[in-house]
Amino acid sequence: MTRKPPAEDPGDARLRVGPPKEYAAGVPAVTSSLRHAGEQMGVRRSLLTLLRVNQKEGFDCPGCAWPEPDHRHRAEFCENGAKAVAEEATVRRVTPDFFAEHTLEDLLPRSDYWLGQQGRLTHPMYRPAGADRYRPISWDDAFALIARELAALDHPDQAAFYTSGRASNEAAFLYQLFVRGFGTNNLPDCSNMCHESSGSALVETIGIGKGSVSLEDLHEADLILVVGQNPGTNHPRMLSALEEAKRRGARVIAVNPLPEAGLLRFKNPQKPSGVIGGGTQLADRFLQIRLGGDQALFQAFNRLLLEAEDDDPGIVLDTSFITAHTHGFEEFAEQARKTSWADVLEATGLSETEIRDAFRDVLAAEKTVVCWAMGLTQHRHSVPTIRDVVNFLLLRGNIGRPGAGLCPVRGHSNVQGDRTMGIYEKPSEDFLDALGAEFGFAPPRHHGHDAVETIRAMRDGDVKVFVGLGGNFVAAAPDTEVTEQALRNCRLTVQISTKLNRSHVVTGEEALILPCLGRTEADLRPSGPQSVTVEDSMGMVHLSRGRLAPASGHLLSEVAIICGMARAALGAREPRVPWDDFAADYDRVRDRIARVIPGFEGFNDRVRRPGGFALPHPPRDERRFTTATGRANFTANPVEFPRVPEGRLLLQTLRSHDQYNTTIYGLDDRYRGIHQGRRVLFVHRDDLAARGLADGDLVDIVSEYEDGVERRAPRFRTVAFPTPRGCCAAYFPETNVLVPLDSTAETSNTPTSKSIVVRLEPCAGV
Ligand SMILES: Nc1nc2c(c(=O)[nH]1)N[C@H]1C(S)=C(S)[C@@H](COP(=O)(O)OP(=O)(O)OC[C@H]3O[C@@H](n4cnc5c(=O)[nH]c(N)nc54)[C@H](O)[C@@H]3O)O[C@H]1N2
Ligand SMILES: Nc1nc2c(c(=O)[nH]1)N[C@H]1C(S)=C(S)[C@@H](COP(=O)(O)OP(=O)(O)OC[C@H]3O[C@@H](n4cnc5c(=O)[nH]c(N)nc54)[C@H](O)[C@@H]3O)O[C@H]1N2
Ligand SMILES: [Mo]
Repeated sequence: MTRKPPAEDPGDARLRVGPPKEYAAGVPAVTSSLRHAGEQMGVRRSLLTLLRVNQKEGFDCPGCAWPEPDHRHRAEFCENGAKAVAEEATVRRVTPDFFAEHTLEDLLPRSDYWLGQQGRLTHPMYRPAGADRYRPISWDDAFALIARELAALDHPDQAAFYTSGRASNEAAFLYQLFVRGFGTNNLPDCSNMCHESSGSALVETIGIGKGSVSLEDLHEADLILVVGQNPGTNHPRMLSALEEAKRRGARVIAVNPLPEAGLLRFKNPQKPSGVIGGGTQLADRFLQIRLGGDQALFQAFNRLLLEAEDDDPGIVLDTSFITAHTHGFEEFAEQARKTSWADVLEATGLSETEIRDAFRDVLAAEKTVVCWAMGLTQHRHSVPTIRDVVNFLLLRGNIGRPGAGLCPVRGHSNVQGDRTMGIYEKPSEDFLDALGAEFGFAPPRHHGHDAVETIRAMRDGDVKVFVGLGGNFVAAAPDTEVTEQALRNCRLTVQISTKLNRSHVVTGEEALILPCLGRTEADLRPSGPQSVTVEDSMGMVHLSRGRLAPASGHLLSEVAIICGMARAALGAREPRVPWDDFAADYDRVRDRIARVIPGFEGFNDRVRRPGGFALPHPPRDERRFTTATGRANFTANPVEFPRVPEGRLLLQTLRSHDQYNTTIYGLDDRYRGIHQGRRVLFVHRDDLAARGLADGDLVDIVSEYEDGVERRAPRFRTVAFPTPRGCCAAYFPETNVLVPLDSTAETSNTPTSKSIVVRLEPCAGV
């Protein structure tokens, strides 16, 4: 299976490669964000919009899920938040004229960048079966069409309802209510491809799938490990928190195969010293680990902690915490003591001295936080890896006290909230009981499909209708060729979207585009202007209200679209839900959320308090663990790490500085020295040499998997880069064609986007 590079990819010819940067943010970040905003929005609109990002009266940044500090700066946004806002508030438009001019065949070879640059969708559009292009459709006809196709299915499980993590709490709650009212739990979401491994490991071990720290905890920590995360690009406001922690004396250890600029040095553009001076050195220590070596590293730390306790009984471990609050210590300790240094050194590629030196920081810290993101969650052994992170923190009671804890750093701005609202293919019995009681119906009990299972079901003809609430499923999902064919097998695909993307171009027999309002826009409903709510990465819930005039007079809010679909599809059937009332006034939705979901009591009142409110988190708040044992669970996990056959490399697929997942803002990756192109492969110079290659050569990347299928991504320019030997990196979504559908993490079923075995083939004739 091969995927051609897009015909008009403007990057290919102009690609320039320079040295990687040694610091993040600073003046270039300010100029980059203003230039980008100005291009998309014009100067006046840019200033009006950017000053409202993350303010108490403003809208929640549609960028990442990093929380807002209590004392907000006048400009509480970062370079990449500004780009996310500009992308949505752009003045460019994709109108019915655009669709009249462009056939689907014409749009198919375009790059994700080109598609996104066309602007905001303005009208509901319909592609009838067999037609070569979309044409306008009324909202009522669109809803009636969806209702008809859903009614024609043999079983509700033949439809799947995807959610990306930008949907508000209100939209998410109504969406899952509609879907369960219709009769299925087929609610795959972007989390399945993202932090699902974190959720799986944390629910088992601490009883709740969310991180246990607040922003204040981060500020107060003595030691912060930033593992498998690139905050300089993906969570730039986290750099301010690290800077604050450092100011108070914390040490920071970065664990990453790549020397990411944001981890090394940070120039805070919101402080004079950041604009003029040398900035803050963030990481005191950089452990340049091999891909997938983290479990072995934490096992080594755990063994060293146990040995240190043997030497100094009663000093190292928090035995009273272990006795009072945990389960399974003995079994875990027996296994941890057997950790083999040979395995650890092979898995991590680090020296024993490096690990023992880092361990001195671990031992010296009374309060430790571990932060992580996709570098830990997208491997085959991600769940056991995160379990060993939990073991590490439990040993010294680093959960449920100030300055310490678990910090999975979420991606999409409301991905955590969507799960809280019930977007989950494996809902708990308690949740279904409460939902059924509130709305007087019997929700389906059997579990539904996650993202990977949905693709298989569409491929095999078992799912025939696909609805996407936001996101870009075709481009975000693994195994592009398989996923595209799966979508094409559907009777109907429906995308609720703000911007044009690949999922509008690769469709089922019939297809609908339902254009919606974004976060930045005023949402006027019959009862007045509406706000929605979101939950950040640290469990804080707050209001978000857009002010800009909508991109088109034909847009509906996500809530209104869901209510329209639900009313048409469910009609007079149970559950009897007042969809029109909900669409008219979102307070009515919040009243119901308050009655169904624990922690939301008095929702409408509490969320109107400045700054919102914190959701309960039993381990953090009271060291209570609602696991099967009623305690925090130590676990004994055999060590695992990727073993790469001779002559092959391990590929991680990651984000450039100028993209938001499948949305490509621009063609630069400034911190890594890449300009005007995306088809690059970062490889160690010696790995290139060993293959008779040199920096700048063009190669095909070929993925080898046990299913025997060869997946090929052609024509990547090699870039000699300081990554560990045997490991390489390239951007997604271009490399998603290489990720085998069946290669997923144990337990969480997340695609292994950070460990794909590949070989390089020089391109012929160049
Ligand atoms: N501007 C911007 N912001 C974003 C996003 C975006 O695309 N653009 N996406 C959002 C979303 S949905 C998410 S989930 C987050 C993603 O945030 P990140 O997880 O930071 O995103 P990635 O680019 O996937 O980076 C993974 C990092 O982990 C490292 N890594 C890879 N494999 C390993 C490993 O095996 N071990 C270790 N220790 N490190 C490893 C990589 O070198 C890289 O630094 O960001 C969110 N914020
Ligand atoms: N190979 C590889 N694949 C990956 C990853 C990886 O690291 N490597 N990362 C994975 C991760 S962490 C994630 S989270 C997924 C992301 O997967 P998705 O969430 O599905 O993808 P996005 O690119 O974030 O979706 C962008 C689209 O969302 C729509 N949109 C934007 N804002 C709004 C809004 O307010 N409302 C609505 N209705 N639509 C909106 C726009 O039309 C835009 O084109 O990708 C995953 N895929
Ligand atoms: Mo994500």
